[in-house]
Amino acid sequence: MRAAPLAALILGLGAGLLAGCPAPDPEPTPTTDPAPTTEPEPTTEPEPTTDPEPEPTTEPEPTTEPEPEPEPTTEPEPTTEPEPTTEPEPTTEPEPTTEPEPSTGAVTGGTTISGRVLFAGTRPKPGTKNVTKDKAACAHETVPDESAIVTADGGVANAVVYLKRVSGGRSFPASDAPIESDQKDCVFTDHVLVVPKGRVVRFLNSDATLHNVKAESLKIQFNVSVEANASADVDKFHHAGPVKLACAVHPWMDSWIFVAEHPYTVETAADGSFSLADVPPGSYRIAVWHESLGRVSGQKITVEAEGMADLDLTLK
Ligand SMILES: [Cu+2]
Repeated sequence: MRAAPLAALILGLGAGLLAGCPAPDPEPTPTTDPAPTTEPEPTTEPEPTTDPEPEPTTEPEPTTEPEPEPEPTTEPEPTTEPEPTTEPEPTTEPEPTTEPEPSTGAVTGGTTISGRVLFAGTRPKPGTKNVTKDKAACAHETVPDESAIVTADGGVANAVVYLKRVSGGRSFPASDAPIESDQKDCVFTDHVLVVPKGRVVRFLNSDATLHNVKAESLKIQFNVSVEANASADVDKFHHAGPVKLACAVHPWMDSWIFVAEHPYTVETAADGSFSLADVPPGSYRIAVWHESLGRVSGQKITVEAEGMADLDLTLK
């Protein structure tokens, strides 16, 4: 481990970063699992062999790393939700499967990467969606449109920031407890929810009316009813990346689950801020997913031991 107390942050403006218009993104389409050409390690088990101290800054950058990025171009915009039964789905599920699992155990000399996700374009106007049925149970005439929430100074809520190349570091704590997510007043209370890969999600219904949760992504499909004031467990989250959820009963209801390969995956706060703690020294690419405002497909970052790294990420 390294004693150098300073933290250095080197931003590389690599070819993949700031993928302004996502369409020309040179990433291979993830419809087939990208074969990790440079990282042959299996993704489904913790790597006990991986020393929590990965390669220092001399680590070569894989030039052909398959992109696990979600393809923003194919995702339907949820601002005006079409019929729930025919809802378009993100047709290309991102697969952050090229990342080796972080090993278990403590991180020595870890660094915290923090910053904000920003939107450089015109700030979207806060919108609402009409409640068109079950108004008594739903308790409102309209619900907020959460598909593009940007603060006055450009901070982006409901984005997910994650590292794409992780060697060592923390792993998710072992747990079989379901992660709960509620439907209340005819809104998914978690508009974006990060779920560790493999965990069960318990969909609650706090309303006095029937709800439903369905997903129709490439890798994850399910359709469950959630009775009034009851819950339903779903064990389908075994593929990393975003999954759009909808309620087949109420067409305005939608939300996202982002299935995370490792704990270096966080949702932004309401002001767009994020913090990734205990990142082992090394070189990474940091990515941002947002359902409608753009992506950061992989901005290079090198962190050294025991420090802080500040980094703002701008969606394009
Ligand atoms: Cu519903």
